[in-house]
Amino acid sequence: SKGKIGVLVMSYGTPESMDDVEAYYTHIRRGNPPAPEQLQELKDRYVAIVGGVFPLRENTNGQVAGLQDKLETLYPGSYACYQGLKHARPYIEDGVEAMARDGITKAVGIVLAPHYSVMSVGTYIKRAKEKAAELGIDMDFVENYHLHPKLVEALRQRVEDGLSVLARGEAGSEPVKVLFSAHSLPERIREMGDPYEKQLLETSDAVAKAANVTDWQFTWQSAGRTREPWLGPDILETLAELQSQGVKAVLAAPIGFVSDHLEVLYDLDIEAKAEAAKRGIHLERIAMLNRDPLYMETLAESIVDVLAPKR
Ligand code: FEC
Repeated sequence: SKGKIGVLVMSYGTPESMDDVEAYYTHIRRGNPPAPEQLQELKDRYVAIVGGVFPLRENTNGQVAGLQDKLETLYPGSYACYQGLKHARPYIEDGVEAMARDGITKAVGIVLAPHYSVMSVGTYIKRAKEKAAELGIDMDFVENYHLHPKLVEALRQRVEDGLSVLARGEAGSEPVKVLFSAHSLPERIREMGDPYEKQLLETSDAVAKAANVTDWQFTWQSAGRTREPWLGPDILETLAELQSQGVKAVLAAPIGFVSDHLEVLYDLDIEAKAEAAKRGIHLERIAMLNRDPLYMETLAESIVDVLAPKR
């Protein structure tokens, strides 16, 4: 890889096995082990999701390989991708070390999450930056790509597909409410002037316009179980509100995520779907991006753009 530009592809990370769930959960909780019943509850959620346990690992592997292929096609021999995970092996620091071992001296970091928050993407970047400085790698970062035209186009296609699935279903003649969503964060990001909410609304608005959707709103999901207040309303509360408005059909569009994983396959497909059914609402979800070529191009072009002024 000598002479190549390193690309550190960062993602959330997921356990490697059921035995690994405790260490993973402890890492997310910044070193505080979960109570036995919390641990059991998380394991139960992994068992309940469709598509086998820990789909995020395979999906992240696929996205890293897909990005490598795309960069290789566009710029043969120029880029080498490395994986760095926030809460599981290979950790972000492991990825930077692997680049250093291969003789990489110049690199770019990108996170598999389109929107910037100091509490999400910001913490990935901080860790990578520190390790890169320690190992003498000159590293730049893509901070967000939430309005990249190819990302918006990939999401538009999925919203239109989701609307046709609903139209063919039992609530086919009902007007559809599109619910864009993303992972909640503690409310204190507001005092920090964080761009997360604004960027999420910008993506929602751009996708809605592209898909000719006028009846939409944004809602949060998957808030953490901590004592401090998290951004709301949560999708479960939003569904209750929509029932009172007489809404019968909802398309969930989790635009803050790019992969099939627990927060989509459990929080939306199991929990939100059951809540909707209880309230007489038919809920469908848009397909996730995973290895979509338009998403791979979004990542590749964002990486090249960040290097452009220096070339
Ligand atoms: O499929 C999988 O194995 C992983 C699914 C998963 C994704 C994900 C994305 C984000 N999180 C973000 C922030 C937080 C904060 C806390 C927190 C807690 C959890 C727990 C699990 C979990 N998260 Fe996560 N998150 C995923 C999984 N997350 C499991 C622990 C149990 C629970 O609360 O449900 C709270 C930490 C604390 O206790 O202090 C904060 C953000 C994202 C989206 C951006 C990104 O991908 O980085 C932000 C996927």
